[in-house]
Amino acid sequence: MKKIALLLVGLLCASSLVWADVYQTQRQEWLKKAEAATPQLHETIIRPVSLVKSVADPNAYQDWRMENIPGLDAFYKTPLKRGDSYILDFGKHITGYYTFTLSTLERAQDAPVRIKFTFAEMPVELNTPFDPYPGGLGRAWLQDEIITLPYIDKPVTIERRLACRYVKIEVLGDSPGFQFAMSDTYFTALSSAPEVQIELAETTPAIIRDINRVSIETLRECMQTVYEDGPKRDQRLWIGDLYLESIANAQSFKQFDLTKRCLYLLAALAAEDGQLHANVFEKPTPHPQYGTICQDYSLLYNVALLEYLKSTGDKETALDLWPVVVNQIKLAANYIDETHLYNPQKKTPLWLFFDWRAGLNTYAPMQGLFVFALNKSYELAQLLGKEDEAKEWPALAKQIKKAARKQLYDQKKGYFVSGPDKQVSYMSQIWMILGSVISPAEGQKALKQVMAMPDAVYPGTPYAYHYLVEAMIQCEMKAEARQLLIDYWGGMVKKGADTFWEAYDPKDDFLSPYNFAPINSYCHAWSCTPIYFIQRYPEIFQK
Ligand code: RAM
Repeated sequence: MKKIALLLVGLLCASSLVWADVYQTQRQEWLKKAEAATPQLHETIIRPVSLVKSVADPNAYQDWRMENIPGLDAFYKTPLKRGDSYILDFGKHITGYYTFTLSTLERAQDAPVRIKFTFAEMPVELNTPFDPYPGGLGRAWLQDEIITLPYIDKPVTIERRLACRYVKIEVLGDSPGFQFAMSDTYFTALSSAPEVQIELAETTPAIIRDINRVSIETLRECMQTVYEDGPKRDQRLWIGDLYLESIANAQSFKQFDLTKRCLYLLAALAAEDGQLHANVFEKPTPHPQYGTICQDYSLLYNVALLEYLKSTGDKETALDLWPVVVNQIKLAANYIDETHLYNPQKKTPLWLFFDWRAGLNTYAPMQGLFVFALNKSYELAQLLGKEDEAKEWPALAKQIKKAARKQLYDQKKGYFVSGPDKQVSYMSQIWMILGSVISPAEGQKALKQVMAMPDAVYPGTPYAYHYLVEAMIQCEMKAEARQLLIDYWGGMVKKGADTFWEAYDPKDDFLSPYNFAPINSYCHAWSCTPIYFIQRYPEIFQK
């Protein structure tokens, strides 16, 4: 009997060891610190600048463009009748709350009024039927709302926060007994980004100035009480987006409280074994998207913390969050097999993201990113005087590097291949360069060759293009990096972008990771990094 009791106690202890919450003593404190760093949201009232109409145009992006039409002043006094339809242009991308007032013009309201609003970042959202909905993400992200008002003559604010430039108004229900008009309509726009004046050298060409402006707008819109990925869709904090937004913020708005808040929030909401969740929500109370763990994102957290420390000197925060850094490395290292390759099958396979390009093999990119993260995390250890806790990392990085060169690098051809089918992709070269697995000269050779191969898997999002520009700079392809920024982000500007898009393939206007272009986010965090490049490398981009 005694033996059985002891065995049970033993088992319980063992299981509690396995399931112990590694941050148990810190979570609450981290959450409080995240709360305390919440930035204030600045409000701006924005009214429409014009009425517009959609024009089908095969030469326009996604086949539609907007054309101004006169009559905005008259619109505020024009009786609205069932079947009427108007599109208001607010002149810029807005994130915030929408308010409108319907006012009686003649006689008295004798029936409810019913109006449909569609809020659109892009013309495609106003010219594609939403139903039957073919998209891969929740239908209700699409911003259409039907409102029935028993009483008008007072302002109405739609409860849900919206993100758009255009508002389409369709009158679904009126009454022969009275007349009304929309006498006022505006957005209360929100952002936690302060006002800034970004100076560019006089020599900066017009297209780079435009890219810079659109980039700033993109980041401003995504800066709310966390770095959101997209103010229209997802509206949450993802680690990959945070990393890029925070380095762009460090070169522009310098709103470092927001970065601090996000770093704490992610830490406080990590899984019990210490691994970070790939994304977290603020509302109704802070919580992670349970079960969504992404290995590349977890490791990028370490780099985001390093960059935060470098730009702020806030050692206290970095030391506080240091255990999270150690755990991300430890947990990822469990996937390194006896041949020193990252082997997703070694434990429960985790999501390896890297890009929304269908079919991308992520093995080689992961190998490179792990070395990158190890190098950066070691740099952080040095800045914090924590080398003793990180003493194995340089050797581990060396082994992984060696294995990558031996097993994934085609010496003769001079580029990396990934996975059982030996896929040739931009991403594999990019991450091996960023991880310094190959020298700048070798990196140049690899990139140049792969970029000349018509079948190589190329990036599908500005997220992936960001790392391509960074890799080019690292291997002395400065002119190419500049040209890529001009061609890729400038391509979006030329196609009418007010803010940069989540997915963009110059060869495919309708590319959507979710099978439906209208559900794409057209103001997306990870696309905002031109501001980072332009400010950080003026000798390349401001000439
Ligand atoms: C998109 C999100 C976010 C990104 C993830 C992986 O759906 O909007 O930007 O981090 O994918």
